[in-house]
Amino acid sequence: MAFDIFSRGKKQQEDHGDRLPPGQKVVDGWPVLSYGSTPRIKLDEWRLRIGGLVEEQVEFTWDEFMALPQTTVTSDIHCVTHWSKFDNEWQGVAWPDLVKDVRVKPEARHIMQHSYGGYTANVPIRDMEESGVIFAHTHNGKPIEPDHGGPMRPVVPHLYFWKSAKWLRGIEFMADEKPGFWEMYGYHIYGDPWKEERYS
Ligand SMILES: Nc1nc2c(c(=O)[nH]1)N[C@H]1C(S)=C(S)[C@@H](COP(=O)(O)O)O[C@H]1N2
Ligand SMILES: [Mo]
Repeated sequence: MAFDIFSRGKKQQEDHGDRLPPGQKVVDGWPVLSYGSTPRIKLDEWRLRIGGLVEEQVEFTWDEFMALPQTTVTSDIHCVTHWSKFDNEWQGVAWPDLVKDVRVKPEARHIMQHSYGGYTANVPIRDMEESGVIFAHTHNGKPIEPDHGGPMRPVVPHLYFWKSAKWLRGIEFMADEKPGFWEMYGYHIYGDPWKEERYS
């Protein structure tokens, strides 16, 4: 009997079909992975600035950001430190709705995410255009906790989770692929979990 239970549990951990990328394990909780301390940003002081290779810089207040069309998506998290968290429901603003009125210069190919606290992460623009990408303020029906990036973090679910900057305060459009914080310390410049692009 005990053996039956054991083998069923083991099977549940291993049988994720094609849903779990190689080298990952599913967790139930939600680990906090932050370099440095959690910034506390008052909503009336919060700003999101979109600049770099744009005709004109755009800045959103919290109320302006929340007035954009709202989207809900469910996706899985894959962290480079080998944990995955399934079925995260995110609410927020989709990329096309966020950049609708931003006149991006034609030579722009990449973005750098800039966070309160100084963290950065680079992503190609074409990856921001994937349908699962969301600038999220809510996770599983609750405002995202400060430790997890609240009040707002983008989620780029098809890349390792370090590509989803917590406490986002700026998006910089760039022509070239430049390394962000972890990329400068040896993480992969792109970070596809399905190809195990962990380190370079
Ligand atoms: N601003 C900021 N964003 C960040 C990080 C960070 O240290 N600072 N860590 C990254 C890493 S390595 C991971 S795995 C996820 C962790 O998010 P979580 O703490 O909500 O699980 O956030 C990413 N975004
Ligand atoms: Mo990470």
